[in-house]
Amino acid sequence: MKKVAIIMGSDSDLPVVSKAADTLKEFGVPFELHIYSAHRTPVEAKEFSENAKDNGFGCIIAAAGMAAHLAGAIAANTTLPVIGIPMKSKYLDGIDALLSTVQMPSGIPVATVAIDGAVNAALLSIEILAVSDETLAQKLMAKRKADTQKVLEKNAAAEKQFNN
Ligand code: RP5
Repeated sequence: MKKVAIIMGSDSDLPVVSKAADTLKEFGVPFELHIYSAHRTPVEAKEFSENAKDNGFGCIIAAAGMAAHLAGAIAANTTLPVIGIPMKSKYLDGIDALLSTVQMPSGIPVATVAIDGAVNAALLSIEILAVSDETLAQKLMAKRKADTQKVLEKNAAAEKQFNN
C-alpha cells in the first residue's frame, strides 16, 4: 500500500495534526510524519516533496498556520495529490491560513479541508488511496455505516426524551 505523508510547519501544529495520524492508524494506513516548514526549512520541504513519489507515498497532507504557503510549496514540487490543513492561530482564528491554503492559482492544486480539519484530511487521503485499493474502500464504507448508526442511536434517545 502507498504511504501517506503528514507534514506540518511547526511542532506547535502537532496537537491538532496528530488526529490525522490517529485516523490513519485506525485504518491501518502506513504514514510518515515530519516537521518541515516552507520558510524555516525550505530545502528539506522541497527535497521531501520532490522525492515523495519515488519514496512510496501516494498522498501528502500539509498543515500550516498564519501565512500558510507550505501546502502550495509542496504541491509545486510533486504531482502527488496534496491536502492542505489550514491551522488556527491566535490572531486571525485561522482565516489567514484558510485563505493562504485554499486560494491556489490555476496550475498547482491544493485540496483544502476545514480549519484544523485533521481528521477529514486523513479521511480524504484514505479515499484517494482507496481508489485503487478495494479493501481500504470497504473499511471506509464500514466506518461510514458505524458513524451513521451512532447518529441514529442519538436521534432515538433525543426523540424518546422530547417527543410525545
Ligand atoms: C506556521 O506558523 C506553522 O505551521 C504554525 O502553524 C505557525 C506558527 O508556528 P510557531 O511560531 O508556533 O512555530 O509556519
